[in-house]
Amino acid sequence: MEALRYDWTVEEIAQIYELPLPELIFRAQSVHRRYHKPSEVQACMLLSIKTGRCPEDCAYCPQSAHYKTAVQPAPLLDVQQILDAARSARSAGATRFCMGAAWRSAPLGAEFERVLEAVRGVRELGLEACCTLGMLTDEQAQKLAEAGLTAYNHNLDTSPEFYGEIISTRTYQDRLDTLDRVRKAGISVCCGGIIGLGESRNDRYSLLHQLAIQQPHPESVPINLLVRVEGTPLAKQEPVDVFELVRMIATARILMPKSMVRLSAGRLTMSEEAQALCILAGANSIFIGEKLLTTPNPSAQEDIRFFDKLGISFRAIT
Ligand code: SAM
Ligand code: DTB
Ligand code: SF4
Repeated sequence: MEALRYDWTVEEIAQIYELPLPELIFRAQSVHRRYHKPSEVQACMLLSIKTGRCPEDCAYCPQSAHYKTAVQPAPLLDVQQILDAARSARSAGATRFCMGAAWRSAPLGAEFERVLEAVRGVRELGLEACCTLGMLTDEQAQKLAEAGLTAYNHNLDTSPEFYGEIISTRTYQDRLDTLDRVRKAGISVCCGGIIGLGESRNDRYSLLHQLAIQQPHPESVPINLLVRVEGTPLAKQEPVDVFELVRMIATARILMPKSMVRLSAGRLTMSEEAQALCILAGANSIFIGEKLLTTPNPSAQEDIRFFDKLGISFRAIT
């Protein structure tokens, strides 16, 4: 088996991304089959455990306090509420439960202890536990690791060059620093981005480059298609051609062969054919359930029917 590479150049990435589609898909499939089961995807379920009033100004996000959106703010949920949702995620076929909080940085004290208890509870249910709580200190990363957290989600979102157009309240380096802390604590890294923000193809290559030069590669790479939300600065953003998403996924698969590549936000506006192409391009995970964090997602029944048609099963709890 070829060794994983961490020295990809932006030029090489551009060449892969721009391959004729049949060639790109063939290469992505060949890599995919070496490391993953082509007839299986992992289902994950999200829960917003603290919603809205976020001090950051991410231009895509309905939870930012800077924009007036229909999101109903809600304080941190109780552990029991979180674990009830985790149990229904498990019954729906999810093997990973992702808890998202609209914080700039994870808090200290009682609220953080509550998150730790929720993480322990989710692990006891036999699920992988993922959190996305904003920036972390070394101590917080250590405590999350001790609670059994499987993965921490912290996206780079876009290229370093385009970042300032989307977020002004933190830097790319802040993101990289938290990712380092997560890795140092021994937690697996979930890190990806969004397309459709108005970025160029060069920005997409540059984001992929930032991900693919990390050593080790992020174990999990979510690729989100912007969900345009009324009230955010990107509400009227021109929708991106879905083949860009397919190319993005296929390139991520080729660059980071062992990682889980997750077809994340944005499925609701995609045809079944487009979603199937994303799977062919090497995506091996989706979010299930009617809601992502605050925006809608296909229903469990729709997804069951869809994956049944494709002959693809959800990975079982091992
Ligand atoms: N506040 C934490 C943070 O930013 O890391 C965690 C929650 S935040 C909502 C998690 C990720 O969701 C973001 O990094 C972004 O990639 C994605 N996201 C947020 N709003 C989105 C949207 N409208 N469309 C697609 N992805 C979105
Ligand atoms: C990720 O990359 N996508 C998920 C998860 N990580 C936390 C979040 C998508 C959020 C979409 C907008 C919303 O529902 O609020
Ligand atoms: Fe806050 Fe995260 Fe939304 Fe940015 S993406 S506004 S940090 S919740």
